[in-house]
Amino acid sequence: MRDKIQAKMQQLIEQYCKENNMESMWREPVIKYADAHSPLFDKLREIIDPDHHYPTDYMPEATLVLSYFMPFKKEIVDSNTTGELTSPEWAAAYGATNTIAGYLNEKISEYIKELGYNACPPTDLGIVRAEQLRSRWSQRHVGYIAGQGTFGINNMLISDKGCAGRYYTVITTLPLEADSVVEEERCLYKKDGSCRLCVERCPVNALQESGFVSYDCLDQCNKNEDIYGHGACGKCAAGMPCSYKE
Ligand code: B12
Repeated sequence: MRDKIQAKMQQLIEQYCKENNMESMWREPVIKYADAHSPLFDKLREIIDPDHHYPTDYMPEATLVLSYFMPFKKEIVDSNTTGELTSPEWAAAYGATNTIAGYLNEKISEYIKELGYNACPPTDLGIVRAEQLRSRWSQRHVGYIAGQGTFGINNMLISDKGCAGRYYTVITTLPLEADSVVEEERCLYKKDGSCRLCVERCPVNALQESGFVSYDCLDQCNKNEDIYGHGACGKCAAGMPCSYKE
């Protein structure tokens, strides 16, 4: 069943690119599964938002959450390693990934239903309070529970294929075993202090010892939005040892 879902996702990406007459910007997605009843979902109410959703809020019979990471192709990651503004390629990939994720969520849910199980993508994913830039469904924290990876000091969740890319989820009743949380630290700074590149690379010094200055990061994303039409940056996720893995 895992192989079926993996193959279907890849086929959907290819189909989408063909239908839209575009080159794919992504490598093959990394798919992992979180136990919908993991006690770690309680923790998300403590560390993110007291109203953070449970998978069962979206689907009472949910057993799993399918988490998929869309890793950017190398040329997109490499395009964003220097300069203050985001690269046009990274900005375009940000916009295109938002669009393809809507399509993939819908199509993979349809496919899972054809297989005889239930599936639905989560809603309410945006920023919920002006005073805190947080969502009631944090894709990367759910990815963490699904065993996608560990968090870097850049806040990025570092998947098997690096951190340069985007995470999405689908709530489901697929009859699969959940994956375990990754135990081995993937951030070199957290592991042995040997890397701080992301901290040095941030154009607005948002990655501080005292915590992440999210509004400075937002200002920089907004600056890029004025220029490229997409509120992205990604300087802390490109050109690092954790950015891109084969
Ligand atoms: C709000 C938001 C923003 C805000 C604020 C981000 C922030 N860090 O606070 C702004 C607009 C500034 C922003 C900027 C960016 N964002 Co943004 N953003 C979101 C959004 C909508 C919600 C994030 C949220 O609620 N986070 C909750 C807060 C509390 O946690 P956090 O910031 O993730 O940081 C936590 C981790 O570092 C964690 N942590 C660290 N170590 C450990 C260890 C353990 C054991 C655990 C459990 C946790 C943990 O603890 C921190 C606090 O809880 C999500 C989409 C979604 N619905 O999930 C995308 C998302 C987080 N953004 C993403 C990206 C890529 C970016 C940018 C690179 C911009 C870009 N696309 O080019 C920058 C990077 C900012 C950064 N370094 O964090 C990706 C992250 C992908 C990844 N590889 O992790 C996401 C998941 C979107 C997606 N669908 O993929 N973003």
